[in-house]
Amino acid sequence: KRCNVAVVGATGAVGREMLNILEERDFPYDDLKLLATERSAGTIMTVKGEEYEVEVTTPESFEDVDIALFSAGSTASENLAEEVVSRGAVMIDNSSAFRMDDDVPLVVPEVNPEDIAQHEGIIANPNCSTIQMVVPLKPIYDKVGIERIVVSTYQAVSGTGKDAMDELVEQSEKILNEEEIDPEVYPEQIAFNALPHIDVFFDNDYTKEEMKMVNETQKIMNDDSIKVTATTVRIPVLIGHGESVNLELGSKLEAEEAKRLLSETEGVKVIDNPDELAYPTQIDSEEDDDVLVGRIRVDETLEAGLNLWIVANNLRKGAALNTIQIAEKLIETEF
Ligand code: A2P
Ligand code: 11C
Repeated sequence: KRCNVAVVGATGAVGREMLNILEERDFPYDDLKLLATERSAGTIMTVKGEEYEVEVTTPESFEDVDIALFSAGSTASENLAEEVVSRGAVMIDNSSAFRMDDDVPLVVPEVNPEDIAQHEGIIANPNCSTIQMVVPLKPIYDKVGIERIVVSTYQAVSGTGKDAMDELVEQSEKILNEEEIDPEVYPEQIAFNALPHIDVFFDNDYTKEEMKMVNETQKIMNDDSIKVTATTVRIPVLIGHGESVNLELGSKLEAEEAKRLLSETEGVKVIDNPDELAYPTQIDSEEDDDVLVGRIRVDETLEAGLNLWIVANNLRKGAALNTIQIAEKLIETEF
């Protein structure tokens, strides 16, 4: 069966990872189209040994496309969704534009693959910090229940995009050379600093990133009764988000049992041996597609509680890889 794929935002930080992953997983497309704006139109990129020229995205770009992988920001997704769907293509969208829409499944393939079948043309990819949290939480939820999640994040600048990665490197160099800095992407110095601020502030004084973690977790887990509270922090790391997660469980789970459960979970790798100083770090996630979990401990202040440290590559499992895993599942059932 034919399956033509378009990547919208192919030249961006996530788009480039999508191309790498299509190649690494030998994704079964017939035709591939790379789309962006006039800024990068004409750029030549190589995928599976073939050269492709990046084209400007127009409504007509989606004629003959079966699956459109979007990572070009919410505005592009909002402006183009109708054009994609009316031409019979399925849009798998990495932006936050449609995630909370009732008719749009929000999918992490290890957690709720069955929701894919409900799509009406658009499937949403969750936010990176939500994806890496729900993958290891699902088996714990299934086993003992989760009543409340308290999460604090330590997020890489690549979550903001390529410009932010450049700003971190340039600012670090300037500061080491004792030169003046002029923050542009972030409101404050990011090099050698931590900013408790990701995305815009809402009226409740939480940020949009924090509220994504609340709302998306409940939707993916299909349980609005799970209480979630988040503090999201940007740190001077290029790739990989870290999360300190505290869980109030439905009933007791010993640390050893949690380790065993997680080590048997698809898409999760447990790195947890304090005697050997073994725990996952952001650097480990650069070359590893699993969600890495360590520092697994019982929270002794609760009747039934657990603490975890969760790390994953935000550009891959947090974005490009999860999107392509959704496309793979879609192909299994629909093509
Ligand atoms: P371009 O390279 O032409 O600017 P990042 O998040 O790393 O900044 O990347 C954003 C990606 O989304 C880039 O590939 C960018 O293309 C693309 N992009 C931004 N706006 C649009 C749009 N309106 N239509 C299609 N692609 C877009
Ligand atoms: C960050 N989580 O690290 C954001 C990036 O909703 O897809 C992804 C934003 C989103 O800044």
